[in-house]
Amino acid sequence: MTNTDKIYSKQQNNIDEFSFNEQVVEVFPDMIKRSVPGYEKIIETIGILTKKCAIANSNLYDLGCSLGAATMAMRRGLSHTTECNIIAIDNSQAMINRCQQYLAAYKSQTPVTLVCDDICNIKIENASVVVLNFTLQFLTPEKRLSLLTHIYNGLLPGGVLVLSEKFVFDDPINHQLLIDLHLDFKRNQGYSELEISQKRSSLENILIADTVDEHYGRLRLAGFKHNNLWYQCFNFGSIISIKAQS
Ligand code: GEK
Repeated sequence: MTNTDKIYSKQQNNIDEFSFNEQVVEVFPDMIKRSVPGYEKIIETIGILTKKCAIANSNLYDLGCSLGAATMAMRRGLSHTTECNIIAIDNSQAMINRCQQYLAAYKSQTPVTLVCDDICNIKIENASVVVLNFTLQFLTPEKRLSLLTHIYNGLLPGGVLVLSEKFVFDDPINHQLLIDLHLDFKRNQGYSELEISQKRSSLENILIADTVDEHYGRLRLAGFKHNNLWYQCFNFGSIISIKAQS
């Protein structure tokens, strides 16, 4: 049973910058499902992709793991092998504490190392699957290329990166339509106009979205030659990038 997100349901005089604190942890599974169209499809696909792409004796990384939804999908995808390690990282101690409890509730042969740190400080090595599921957008833009380059260098040939993000669009007409469709999605999920507008203010300076082309350009600069948007719903989507075999 998860708690319903009511964080922005009452009028607030000052809206604090959004933070992944204990209050957010309490409602996070509900919040992310009702805010990110396609979230469950993307999580399910991370499991399927893991089954296909994980390489024996390699590491799998969940960068910005929150409560471990992608980690658990990867663990399910790895059920055929016990030879991989998952490293799940988040810089919110509140998220890591709750994630630890969630992971402990399900039996698995795959070891998971949970780390509370900035994903920019983590050494990526011997990796076959790296997941950045709605996390890169929270990094200041100048840190994004160096993280992707670090991921590219730490991936084994044939290894994959799953990069899911909120997008903006160059064409103002398309941009507005896709934003409006997302707002309708949130209304249909039961969020009020007040909740939608207060949440938007709280995220204004901390979630900086790029266009799909900006992502492709940055991924190429990082070294990835095979990049494809495999899923999109309104202004949210997910790219798979593959490190070439040679
Ligand atoms: C999921 N991937 O459920 N270092 C480490 N963690 C960070 C950093 C950073 N620099 N910046 C933000 N985070 C998850 C959902 S949520 C997306 C990811 C969202 C963490 C932050 O603490 C939060 O837990 C997560 O990235 C982003 O598949 O809420 O929209």
